Amino acid sequence: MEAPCLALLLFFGTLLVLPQSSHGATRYYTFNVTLQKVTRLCTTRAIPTVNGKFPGPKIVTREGDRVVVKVVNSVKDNITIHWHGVRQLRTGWSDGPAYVTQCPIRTGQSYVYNFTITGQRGTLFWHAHVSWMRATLYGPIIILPKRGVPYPFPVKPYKEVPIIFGEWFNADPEAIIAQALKTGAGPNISDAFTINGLPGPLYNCSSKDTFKLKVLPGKWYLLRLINAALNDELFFSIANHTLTVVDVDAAYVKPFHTDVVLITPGQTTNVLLRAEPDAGCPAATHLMLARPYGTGQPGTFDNTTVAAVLEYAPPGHIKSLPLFRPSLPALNDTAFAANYSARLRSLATPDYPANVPRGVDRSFFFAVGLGTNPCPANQTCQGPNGSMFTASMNNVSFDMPTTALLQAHYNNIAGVYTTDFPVAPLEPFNYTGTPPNNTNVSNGTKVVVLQYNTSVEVVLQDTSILGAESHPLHLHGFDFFVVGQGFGNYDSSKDPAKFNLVDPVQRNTVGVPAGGWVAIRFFADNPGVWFMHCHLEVHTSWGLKMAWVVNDGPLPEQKLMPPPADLPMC
Ligand SMILES: *[C@@H]1O[C@H](CO)[C@@H](O)[C@H](O)[C@H]1NC(C)=O
Ligand SMILES: *[C@@H]1O[C@H](CO)[C@@H](O)[C@H](O)[C@H]1NC(C)=O
Ligand SMILES: *[C@@H]1O[C@H](CO)[C@@H](O)[C@H](O)[C@H]1NC(C)=O
Ligand SMILES: *[C@@H]1O[C@H](CO)[C@@H](O)[C@H](O)[C@H]1NC(C)=O
Ligand SMILES: *[C@@H]1O[C@H](CO)[C@@H](O)[C@H](O)[C@H]1NC(C)=O
Ligand SMILES: *[C@@H]1O[C@H](CO)[C@@H](O)[C@H](O)[C@H]1NC(C)=O
Ligand SMILES: *[C@@H]1O[C@H](CO)[C@@H](O)[C@H](O)[C@H]1NC(C)=O
Ligand SMILES: *[C@@H]1O[C@H](CO)[C@@H](O)[C@H](O)[C@H]1NC(C)=O
Ligand SMILES: *[C@@H]1O[C@H](CO)[C@@H](O)[C@H](O)[C@H]1NC(C)=O
Ligand SMILES: *[C@@H]1O[C@H](CO)[C@@H](O)[C@H](O)[C@H]1NC(C)=O
Ligand SMILES: *[C@@H]1O[C@H](CO)[C@@H](O)[C@H](O)[C@H]1NC(C)=O
Ligand SMILES: *[C@@H]1O[C@H](CO)[C@@H](O)[C@H](O)[C@H]1NC(C)=O
Ligand SMILES: [Cu+2]
Repeated sequence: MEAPCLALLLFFGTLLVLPQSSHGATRYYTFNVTLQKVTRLCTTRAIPTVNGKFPGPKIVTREGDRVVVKVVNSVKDNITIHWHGVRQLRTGWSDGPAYVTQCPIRTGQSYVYNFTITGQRGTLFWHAHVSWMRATLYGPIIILPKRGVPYPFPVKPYKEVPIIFGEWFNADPEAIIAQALKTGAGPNISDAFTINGLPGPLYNCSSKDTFKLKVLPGKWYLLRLINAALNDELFFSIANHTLTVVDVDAAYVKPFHTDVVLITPGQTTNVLLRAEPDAGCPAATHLMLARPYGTGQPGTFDNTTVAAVLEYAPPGHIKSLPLFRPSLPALNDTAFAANYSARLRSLATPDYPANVPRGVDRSFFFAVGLGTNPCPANQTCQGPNGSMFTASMNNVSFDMPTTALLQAHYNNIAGVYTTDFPVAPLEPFNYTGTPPNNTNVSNGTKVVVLQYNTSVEVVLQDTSILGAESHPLHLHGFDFFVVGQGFGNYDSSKDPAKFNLVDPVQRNTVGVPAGGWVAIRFFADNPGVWFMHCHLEVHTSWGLKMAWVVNDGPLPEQKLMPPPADLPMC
């Protein structure tokens, strides 16, 4: 029983190759966006891909490197690419959200994104940032530590493996969101979740499309988890294996053990996995499963389960092996979500300090949730009570401009946005109690203007309008610290006393608890225009988004760079 495992270990033991580069290198990539025929669940679609790959190519870089990506648009749709979580210090022109930092790259055009990776290490990802194009246009960004700097982990990983979650639609996602915005109904849900592009054996007509991770007994693996799904937070677990969380959103955390990881769209999580010295020998097959943490009404989200396989067996023996399945929390296990989030802490060591704003210059209270728009005259709508679904922050549903906000800001173009985004709801109510009778929202292209280096606190408060729901809020251009969270209405007289200003987790996307609130802080030390939005794409489409305008500071290195010559025009 022992012998085959030992043989395997010796055979694979020499295959470790980690990417190498010098510090401060420039990494060049070309992303040609083209259609590629892909078949999943017995359905063939010509999907937009980068360089024909699905999921898209990995960007492998080191902290301190420059990344230069020439994106060529060879499809009929407008394209932009966002480097999700990359700080883009002074390079807002390379951030990517359409009509926020740039106009789209049109068919036949190209644009060069050019930025450095500063003070970040771990996993991020890139994805399209216009309409629902990111459904198929996404891929990992691997950020290795500076050359010669080790990971601060208790063990050295033998191998590193990206695990990227996605969502597969048998229909064209662009047609799905267009239809929903027209009828006012919730959009059709996806047909499967995927792991590295593959739905796995629990779906019909899919067992050949299964991601398999072959492991060697006793070795440590670093799994780089990325949730690139459009609309679903996910629980993830591997049968018979405990995971050690070491990094989220490209910032190290105090390691902790868990059987289940919760990851929202827009978040990344690095976990260490030890291939058991014995459990896998003799060969056994362990399923890795992911399925939603879903707080919406049943039927409004895909509640299926994606499976991949962790296998110790030599190839060819799989059918006869015992198969173990992990158990996952219930779809609506909000208590699990709260406990899991509370365990995340910054490493906060001298090498990796947590630079938490202790004082607050400007504080904001944003109520986030759904709402309704009346049905246009002479039309029938399929939203709540014949209305249209919408979503808002402080009751403002964001209208996308037709000129990019950053261009308007930089060139002082009037009339593109207004600077009156409310610092708190104009009509306060019991956010987690009985919703107001009138659930209609207002709209506008409203921003908040911040002076350079302002210390900002934002309390994000979920509302129960059309149901309390968890909203993964993503901030561009910054990492923030999650200093507090709770259920019910935030109480500004009691809750701040419980804030963690010592080692709060640092990240770029946080789940606003269903029926609760979360408090974040950051220094506005990056001049530009920075989008903040729900990373459930359906909510963003409905207007759950706003933008911060951060003015230049007085010093040269505190100013936004000039726009590149090839910046696309609207
Ligand atoms: C992009 O891909 C298309 C389709 O394969 C090809 O025709 C075109 O030449 C490519 N463009 C570049 C710049 O590589
Ligand atoms: C990227 O930006 C840097 C800094 O502005 C500049 O020196 C360099 O020429 C740019 N590279 C490309 C390929 O545009
Ligand atoms: C959405 O689902 C409905 C009901 O199954 C179907 O009739 C409609 O064609 C779908 N829409 C799209 C864009 O696929
Ligand atoms: C798979 O196919 C079977 C038989 O056609 C059907 O009964 C079942 O509902 C399908 N399951 C899923 C998840 O589509
Ligand atoms: C693996 O997990 C399964 C189900 O979670 C359990 O029944 C089984 O006993 C476990 N096996 C080992 C070796 O731990
Ligand atoms: C899963 O979703 C389907 C429809 O999409 C619904 O009929 C079913 O009740 C849901 N299951 C659970 C456990 O919510
Ligand atoms: C979770 O879902 C179950 C089954 O649908 C339901 O009985 C329970 O009330 C739900 N719990 C919460 C907190 O919504
Ligand atoms: C709605 O329909 C009525 C009757 O057909 C027509 O008189 C009216 O102009 C229409 N209104 C709009 C806004 O289209
Ligand atoms: C809000 O409503 C909830 C549910 O009805 C209630 O328990 C709570 O006391 C209310 N909170 C406030 C501040 O009124
Ligand atoms: C809201 O609607 C309920 C039920 O229709 C009604 O009893 C109540 O008076 C309304 N409240 C307000 C403030 O209009
Ligand atoms: C925004 O609100 C105005 C009325 O204030 C309305 O006419 C317009 O249709 C709304 N726009 C959107 C995109 O909802
Ligand atoms: C693509 O973007 C341009 C510039 O904003 C816009 O004029 C055009 O309508 C867009 N095309 C599509 C198909 O959305
Ligand atoms: Cu949301």
